[in-house]
Amino acid sequence: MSAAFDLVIRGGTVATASDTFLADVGIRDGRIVQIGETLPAGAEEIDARGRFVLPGGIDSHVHLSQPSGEGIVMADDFESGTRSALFGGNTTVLPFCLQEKGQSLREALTAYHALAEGNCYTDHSFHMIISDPTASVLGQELPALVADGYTSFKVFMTYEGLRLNDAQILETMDVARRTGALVMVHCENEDAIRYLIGRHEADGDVAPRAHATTRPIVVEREATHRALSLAEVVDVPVVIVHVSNGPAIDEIRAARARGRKVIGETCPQYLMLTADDLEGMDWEGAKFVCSPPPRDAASQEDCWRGLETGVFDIFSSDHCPFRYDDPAGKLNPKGKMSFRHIPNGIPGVETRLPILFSEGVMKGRIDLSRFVALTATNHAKVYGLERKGRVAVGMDADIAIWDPEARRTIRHADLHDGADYSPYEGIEIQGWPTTVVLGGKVMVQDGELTGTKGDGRYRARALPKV
Ligand code: DUC
Ligand code: ZN
Ligand code: ZN
Repeated sequence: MSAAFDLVIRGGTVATASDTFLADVGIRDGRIVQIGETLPAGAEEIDARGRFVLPGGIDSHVHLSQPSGEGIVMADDFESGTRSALFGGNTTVLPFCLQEKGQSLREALTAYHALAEGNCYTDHSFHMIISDPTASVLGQELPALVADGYTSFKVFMTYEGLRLNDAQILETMDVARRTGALVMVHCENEDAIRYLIGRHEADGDVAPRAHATTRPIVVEREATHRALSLAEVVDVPVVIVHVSNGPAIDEIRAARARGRKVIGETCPQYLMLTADDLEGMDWEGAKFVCSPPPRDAASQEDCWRGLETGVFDIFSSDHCPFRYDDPAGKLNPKGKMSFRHIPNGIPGVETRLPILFSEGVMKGRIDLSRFVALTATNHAKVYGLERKGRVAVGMDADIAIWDPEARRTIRHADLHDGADYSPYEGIEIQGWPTTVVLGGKVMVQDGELTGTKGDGRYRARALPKV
């Protein structure tokens, strides 16, 4: 007689975004088909007593294989990036597909799909980055892509060559209004940054620390205010990504008080790092150069408060990895001369969940249900992943089993990404995902890789539920 289930995860503490309860989880054909007490045997069984059974993490903000300027190479491709994500308890990632100037969106997507196909350890989908919002891109291409399941896109207010002006942002937001897709905005004022960079360079102040001083809070706050105002003019919801500080949080609160729909995102770097980390001998500060930059202790507290009180809906890594000691990375020939040429971004896809679990759940700042909401359930809702983000009947069997007693010190040597450092080296962690299941297949078992690349698949997305 064949078993009732392909896999049963037995006796664990299951957590959803609203409840925590002891149960067995029965899986068949890649889906969760039953949750209850003393389920019949499965062909395969996992003993989860004393463990937490959580939805696999969804990291809706990662960068993989993204072109990053002449001579610069991102440290992760889809294979290493998704492997690292998997070991960190994730089962889905949403990387960005960058439209280069003059490029059609389809062309860009074809290239990213080719890089991802057959190489992923997690499921994945793409957000578009709109860098060239021509009439045909906004009039035809983008609406067609939304209909095909690419239901979110990001615009930048900073970076020469990438930034859109206000008119272009309005036009791009209007596509979201017409199609029901979601716009994500990187909020930093490029002109203000340029001005400050000029002043610093004139003073010969070119060390990595100046990256933070040329991108101060006011630059993010002003752009956040403007992005929210433009979304209000168009009358669309908006995602404010990688929020780093209290004044930007206040802008989100104020917009919500006016009745606006705003999704707020923050990331581990704004809880764990400060601008002081950009100091350091031998250009070591380059390891922490990301945008917006890490701030100060008060900003960290403000971001924690935002996670606790619901200002933030989603917690993502903004994994954007570059090797440090590498001419194609942080210490590229120009990057060694001025902070302005240090590629922006830090690795973190594998450490996102353990950091929030250890610092948030274990230290009593958030409960397990809030952790699940911030790391999986809300990402699925916001980005239209209808069968993901919950341990519930009918959902994809994407599950991370956590050992809340596991104690580890973050060491890059133990991680699985393609960078050569972790910005979180030496941080003590309590709680780690030991077993990870993707679509009913055990991909990591007790810390050992059991899945194969190609097990992770592309997922078209529905319109956001915001
Ligand atoms: N913006 C991101 O979203 N990620 C890394 C770098 C950046 O500026
Ligand atoms: Zn950004
Ligand atoms: Zn990013």
